[in-house]
Amino acid sequence: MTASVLYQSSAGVATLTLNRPDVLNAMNADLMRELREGVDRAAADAEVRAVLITGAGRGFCAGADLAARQAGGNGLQDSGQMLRERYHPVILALRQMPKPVITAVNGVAAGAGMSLALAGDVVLAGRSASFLQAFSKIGLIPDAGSTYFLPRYAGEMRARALAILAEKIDAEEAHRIGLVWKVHDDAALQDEAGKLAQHLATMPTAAYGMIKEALNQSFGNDLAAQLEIEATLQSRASRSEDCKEGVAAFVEKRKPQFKGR
Ligand code: T3D
Repeated sequence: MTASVLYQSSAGVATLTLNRPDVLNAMNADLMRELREGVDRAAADAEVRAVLITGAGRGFCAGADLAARQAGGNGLQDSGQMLRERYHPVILALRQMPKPVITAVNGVAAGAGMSLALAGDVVLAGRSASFLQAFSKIGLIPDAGSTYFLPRYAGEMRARALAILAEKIDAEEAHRIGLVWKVHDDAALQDEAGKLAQHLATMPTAAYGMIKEALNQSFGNDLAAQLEIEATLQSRASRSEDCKEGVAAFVEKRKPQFKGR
C-alpha cells in the first residue's frame, strides 16, 4: 500500500511529503497517523536537525478529507475528539520540537492544510500556491491552530476577514500580510526549501530550540516575564558547545563548526 506520508532523512534533514496527490493531500485517518509518526520520528532522531514538510503533486494539503468524512470513514463521530486525537498532537509537536521546521507550500493549502502550513517556523511558498480558510464554506470554524496563527501573523482584522469571507488568497498576498516568509518560483521551491533546510541542519540547533521556546511563550507574557524567559534561556544557550564555538570562530575569523548542542 502506498504511504500517505513519505519520510526521507538525509544530511540532518527529515523531509515529510504528504502523499495523496489525487485529492490534494487531503487529511484522512491514515495521513494524519503517518504524519504524526513522521513528526515524532524527526523530533526523536538526534541526527535530524531540521524538518521540511511539503506536498506531492499540485497541492500542499486540502484540509480534512471531506469524502472520507461524508462516508463516515474518519472513524470518529465527534469533530472535537478527532481534532484532539489526530490534529493537535501534530501541530503541538511541530511548534514544540526543538528544531526548525520549514513548510514548503507547493500548491493550495486549505482548511486544516493551511493551519499545518502556518505551523512551520519558516513558511515558504511557490508562486502558484494559494491559501484558503475553507472552513466556513462548509459550516465549520477554523481549527488545527488557524485561530491562533492568523491573528498573530496577519493581525486581527485580516484573521477575521480570512475566516469569515473564506476567500482564497495567492502566495504574494499571503507574503504581503505576513503568512509566508518567502515566495519562490514554482520550479525552484523544492530546491530552495531543501537548501534552506540543509543550511539550518548545520547551524546551532539547541539555540533554535530555545528561540522557539521563547517565542512560543511571547504572546502570553508581559515584558517583564518575557525578559525573564530570555535570561533563563540565554543562560543555557551561552553555556552550549555551539555558543563557545560560534564566539571562538568569530574571534578567529573562521567558519563555525556547529554540532547542534
Ligand atoms: O469535522 C471535521 O472534519 C473537522 C475538521 C476540519 C478540518 C478542515 O480542514 S475543514 C476544511 C476541509 N477542506 C475544504 O473544505 C477544502 C475542500 N476543497 C476545495 O475547496 C478545493 O478542492 C480546493 C480549493 C482546495 C482546490 O480546488 P481545485 O479546483 O484546485 O481542485 P479540485 O478539483 O476541487 O480538487 C481536486 C481533487 O481533490 C478533486 O477530486 P476529483 O474530482 O478529481 O476526484 C476533489 O474532490 C479532491 N479534494 C479536494 N479537496 C478535498 C478533496 N477530497 C477530499 N477532501 C478534500 N478536502
